[in-house]
Amino acid sequence: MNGNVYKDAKEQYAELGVDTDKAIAALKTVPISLHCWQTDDVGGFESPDAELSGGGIQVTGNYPGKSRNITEMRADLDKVMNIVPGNQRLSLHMMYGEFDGKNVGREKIAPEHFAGWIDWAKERKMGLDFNGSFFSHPNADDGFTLSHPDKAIREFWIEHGRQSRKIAAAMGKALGTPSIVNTWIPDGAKDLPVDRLGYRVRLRDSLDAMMKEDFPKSHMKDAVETKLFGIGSESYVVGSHEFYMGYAMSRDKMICLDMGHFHPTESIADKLSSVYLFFEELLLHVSRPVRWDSDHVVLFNDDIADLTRELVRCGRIADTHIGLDFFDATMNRVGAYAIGSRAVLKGLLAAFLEPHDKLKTYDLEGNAFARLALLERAKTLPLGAVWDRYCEESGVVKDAGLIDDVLGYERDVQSKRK
Ligand code: RNT
Ligand code: ZN
Repeated sequence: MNGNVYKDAKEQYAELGVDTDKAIAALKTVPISLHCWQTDDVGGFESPDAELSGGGIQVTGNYPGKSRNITEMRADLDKVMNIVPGNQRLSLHMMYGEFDGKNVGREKIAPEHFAGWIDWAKERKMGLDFNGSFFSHPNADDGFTLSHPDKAIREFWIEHGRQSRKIAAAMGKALGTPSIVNTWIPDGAKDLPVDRLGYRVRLRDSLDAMMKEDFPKSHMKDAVETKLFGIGSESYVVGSHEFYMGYAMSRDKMICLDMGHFHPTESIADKLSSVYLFFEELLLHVSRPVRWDSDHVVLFNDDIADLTRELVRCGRIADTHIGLDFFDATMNRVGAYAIGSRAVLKGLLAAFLEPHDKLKTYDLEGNAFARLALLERAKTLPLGAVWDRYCEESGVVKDAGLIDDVLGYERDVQSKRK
């Protein structure tokens, strides 16, 4: 890049008391956890005769080139890490173990099925996060898993959850960085349940049973993901926001806030300063809902800018686990990752570049006009020049080269998967 472009940007920010080099340095320390499931539309690699079923999650689109096995998935993830600056972790789902074509029951998936992933992550010096897969299975077809009225079905999923925590603990131990285990279940009802309480009592008790075993926090940490509604659970979600806030707080767990799991006009940015007061750590699922929990590719839009600003303003980035959660099968999937992860990083960079001290002074003085005027001014500062500089320093493609880069991979690799 023309050195003057960055120099000029640096000066413009300096006028407001912001050091762009420091902002870049701060950004470098924030890891993003890539969700493995955008590579294959949340399909997983269970054996062909495993009993798969459609319930719980929905992906639309059939763009060619999705990864069909773990080798292809790893190639795609390597490509993603090659075009996203900074450090990444990888968030795996239970259904992505190495099962060698065997039909391993969901309740029997064990650390050995992830030994290859642990080696893979070790080679790349990266951490792994984890998720039980409580969907796409006949035992989830009724729309209930851990809160199911049938004890046998609950027991099945409790066992699955226990195993997910064991696997995560093995990952964290081997890799020297705790694995965050996120528990999301689809449990809910399309129409009006009468015994709302009963399902929630069962969910509480199932979670207690599932999380009974203690692991060192240096190996694994639990998070529980709240939700308001879903397709097929429009009227009632057992694991609602209030349910999991109470559960997590009383059991010393994290909550997971997914950007698609609230009312469409509700912003999770505003929740952070409350949550951080009462929780030591937090897991985020960064997503983009379009009218519903549609998991569109994340963009650098107002929602992301608001969220990342709050993260930085609260000074709690180090306590926040930033995970991605979107899946779009209508476009190049590696490209989707690149756009989404780079959008989050851009948001963080913009937040680190905010003239925070000046804004806070206006805030405290009650100078609403000056506060707003400076916020407006900050919007047109040369963020792009600093972002380009960061990409350059990190040795990854700049936005200007992204399309050719991804389409090159599509031509050379993905288009051959027929
Ligand atoms: C679903 C939740 C959950 C899933 C992943 C695949 O509404 O957001 O996090 O997207 O576990
Ligand atoms: Zn989520």
